[in-house]
Amino acid sequence: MGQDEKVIRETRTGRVSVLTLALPPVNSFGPALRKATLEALQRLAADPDVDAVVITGDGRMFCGGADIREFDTGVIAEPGPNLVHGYIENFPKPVVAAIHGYALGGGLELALSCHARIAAQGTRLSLPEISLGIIPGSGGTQRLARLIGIEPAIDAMLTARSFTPAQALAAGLLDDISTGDLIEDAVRWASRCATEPALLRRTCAIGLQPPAAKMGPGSFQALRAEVAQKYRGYPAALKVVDCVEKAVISQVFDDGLRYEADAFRTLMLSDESKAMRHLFFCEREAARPPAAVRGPGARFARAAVIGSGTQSAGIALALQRAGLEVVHIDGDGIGASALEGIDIAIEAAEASIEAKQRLARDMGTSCPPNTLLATATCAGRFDALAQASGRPQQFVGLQFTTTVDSPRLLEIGQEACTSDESVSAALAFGKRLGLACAISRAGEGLVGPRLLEAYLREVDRLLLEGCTPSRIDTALELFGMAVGPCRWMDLAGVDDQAKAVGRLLRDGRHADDASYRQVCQSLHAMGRHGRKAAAGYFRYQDSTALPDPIVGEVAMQLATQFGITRRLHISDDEIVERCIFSMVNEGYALLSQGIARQAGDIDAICATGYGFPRYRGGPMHHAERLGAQHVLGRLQAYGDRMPRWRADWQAQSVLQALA
Ligand code: T1G
Repeated sequence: MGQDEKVIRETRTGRVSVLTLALPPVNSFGPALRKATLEALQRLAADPDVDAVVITGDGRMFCGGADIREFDTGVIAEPGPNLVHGYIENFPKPVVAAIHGYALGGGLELALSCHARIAAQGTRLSLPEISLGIIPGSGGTQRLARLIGIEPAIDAMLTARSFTPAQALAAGLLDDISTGDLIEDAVRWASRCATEPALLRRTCAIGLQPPAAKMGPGSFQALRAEVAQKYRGYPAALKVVDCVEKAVISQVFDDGLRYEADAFRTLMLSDESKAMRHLFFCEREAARPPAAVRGPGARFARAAVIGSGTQSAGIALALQRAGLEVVHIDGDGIGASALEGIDIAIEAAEASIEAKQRLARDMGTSCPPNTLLATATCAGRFDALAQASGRPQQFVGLQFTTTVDSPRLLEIGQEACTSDESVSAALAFGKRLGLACAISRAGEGLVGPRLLEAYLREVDRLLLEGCTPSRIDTALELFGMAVGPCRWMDLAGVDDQAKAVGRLLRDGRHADDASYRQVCQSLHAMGRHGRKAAAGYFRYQDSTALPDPIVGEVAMQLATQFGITRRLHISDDEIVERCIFSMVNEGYALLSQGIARQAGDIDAICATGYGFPRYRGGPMHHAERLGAQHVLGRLQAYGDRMPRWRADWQAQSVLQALA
């Protein structure tokens, strides 16, 4: 048995050969699997005992796409996917794809090159390449458009739409849905195709259907303008439109295929795609359970949220939305009966540390033995609470971001006392809520909040020096931040921001800077709590943010009070550099303090939880791309230019070592 047979298995059912892709964990269609598939098919083409072929996948899915790691080599090894797909499409015998689990990217492209596609219930079919900064590079743009139509294909590739079997059948992507044994159904289809060639469909030969006719050059131009605006920073989106336009204009399949392959190669080598591929793997690394406890996670059906205030209400709402049964206890003193059958108990009280310790003690005494205990208010340092609970090994920190009632990321804090089992259980809890997760070691605050604080500190200083909230937000949104910081604070609540600053100052942080985030504190003191109060860094008409000169006046008075020089012109570059490099330098501090386990975790947290542009890969990846020497130079320049804040521009040892 040669090497190849190991990644592909062949079985026979009558005169039908079943080829099973067997390359765990996702049957990624990399060089080895492409080669094995081609060689197996070349054998079967000449085999007189075989009338048809079924291609399927082993394990959880059909195929999770091309091997993303192959792109980092910058070369697609031979046989390339287009060669294999072309061989299948022109194969002398019917080839049927039997799809289960997932058919994604190159996996769906493989299926599109087959003569028929059958899927099991529960399958998901998608061309998600745009989320990696690339396009379908092995026929997807050309074949999908022929199968489901021009506009639906463009939409599916721009939105990484995930088709259910029913949707795929209705769209023309599938030929049938298996309700029984998928392989048996596929073998039956293949046998029928062998005797009824009319059932066979060579996708490349399918004409681009009307409404292709109306999609003239003019409307592609209009679409391009729309896409350029909507997907700013993501060059792959325009390439999707270009490739489909090429298909429409040339009507020659191979022309379109070549055009697509060139576009794919350009994007594969682009910084944007490298950044997004970096994030793909970082997000998985950040949520990797501690080695000792891999395996099925704990189950979470019933949760208790303890404490009153916006945060606990937001968390309770998020858990209810995820379908958990929630007991919301908003007073002191927890009765054991209230905590019966609780899988997780989360302290989220706006109270003194002493009151929180009492709550933790009650949680420890009243919760069932296997309950996961957590704090959502001191996720960055919670040893005192863990010890007070009497079950320190079962205590974790949970940081929900961005807006608490619709979080996207759960950052899990692990104290020295927290067991790996509890961290693994917290990961399972995050997955249960449908959140991306990241593990950090507790210390002086968790990764997300520390990065955010450094970023917002710089925003406050820029306001003191004369920048307006509009200018700051516009500069950072042009850089790619999902929402400008001032509008973000207005959404999240200036009051919550000011309370967070208050906690830091009470803990003795930033004692050397009397002006520390004074604009935020002053707006709070004026009752400008943000959008919910129709005024914060902006004033709000309905939900539209409008500039408000009052903010500038407040900043000017504070600048006078604290002796801060106002500047007439601060460039967009400086605004972006100061805010982003503050994050970067804080990132290096978190690495050197061991709070962040690796730079990739910081990137994953920032991109998933704080709206950092994915096409820049996160602050640490961005800094790496700019070069440590360059970043070091900029930090020093800002420290020299702002001696009163030099300490915050002091480059971390990790960065100095890299430069
Ligand atoms: N290539 C390489 N490794 C992959 C991979 C891939 N396509 N997909 C997953 N992995 C690894 C992943 O890093 C992890 O590794 C393990 O498999 C399990 O993944 C030419 C250009 C399929 C829905 O975008 O969305 O085809 O951490 O933890 O939660 O046009 O993985 O264990 O070491 O995510 O069950 C297009 C990417 C590629 C799909 C399974 N395909 N994958 O989710 O497991 S580009 C995608 C996923 C392409 C062609 C183009 C998910 C999944 P490790 P996991 P999961």
